[in-house]
Amino acid sequence: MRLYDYSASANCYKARLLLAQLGQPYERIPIDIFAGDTLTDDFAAKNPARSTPVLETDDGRYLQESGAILWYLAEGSELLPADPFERAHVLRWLILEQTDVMPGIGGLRFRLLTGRWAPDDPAAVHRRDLGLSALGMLEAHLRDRRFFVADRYTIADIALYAYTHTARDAGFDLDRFPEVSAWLRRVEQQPGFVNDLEPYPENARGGAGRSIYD
Ligand SMILES: N[C@@H](CCC(=O)N[C@@H](CS)C(=O)NCC(=O)O)C(=O)O
Repeated sequence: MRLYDYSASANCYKARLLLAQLGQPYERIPIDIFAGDTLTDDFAAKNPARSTPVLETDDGRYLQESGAILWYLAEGSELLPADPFERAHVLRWLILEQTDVMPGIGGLRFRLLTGRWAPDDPAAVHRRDLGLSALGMLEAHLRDRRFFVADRYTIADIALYAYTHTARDAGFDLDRFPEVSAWLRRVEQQPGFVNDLEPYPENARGGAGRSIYD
């Protein structure tokens, strides 16, 4: 199994965290987004959306999208419930992570840390509102729960952890979200937890490299 992976991407980190917790061996293929690695025809053949992560199975098939990769890898394990209703709730959080958490926290963080936006830019303000509303939803859900689904750690927690734990970098005050903060600590206490998310390198700065963002 191979993971086409950008070390500073929290979408990729989701897959790395799950693979570590499953104890699944894999080959990590580093993709330097800002050196133009996703702009090649070869990469587009693996993922027409030109995004990482991409999983390659041992028999040479490709799976794109972090949520789909989590789902495929976790199938049959404790980290993806068997009950149809609980599975549907896992899917619910995987979708909300992509529509609200990733753009509202991750996309904002990326553009602030790499100098693409200033905190007061209208686009940044809009994303901050989205991120705050997402954090509010997570906080409310966690008020009487330890984890997001089925009262146990699942891939819903992995997907949501990936960008939520970086929220301070995007200027969010996590002290305003005590349930979310306590849940972040619970995730970090799970067996096999790793955090190998790298900081953005110099070539990620706006205009410094070549990617779909420039
Ligand atoms: N919906 C996708 C989003 C993936 C995504 O945005 N990946 C970014 C890194 S976080 C990427 O690879 N961008 C490609 C590029 O800039 O060329 C997923 O969840 O896998």
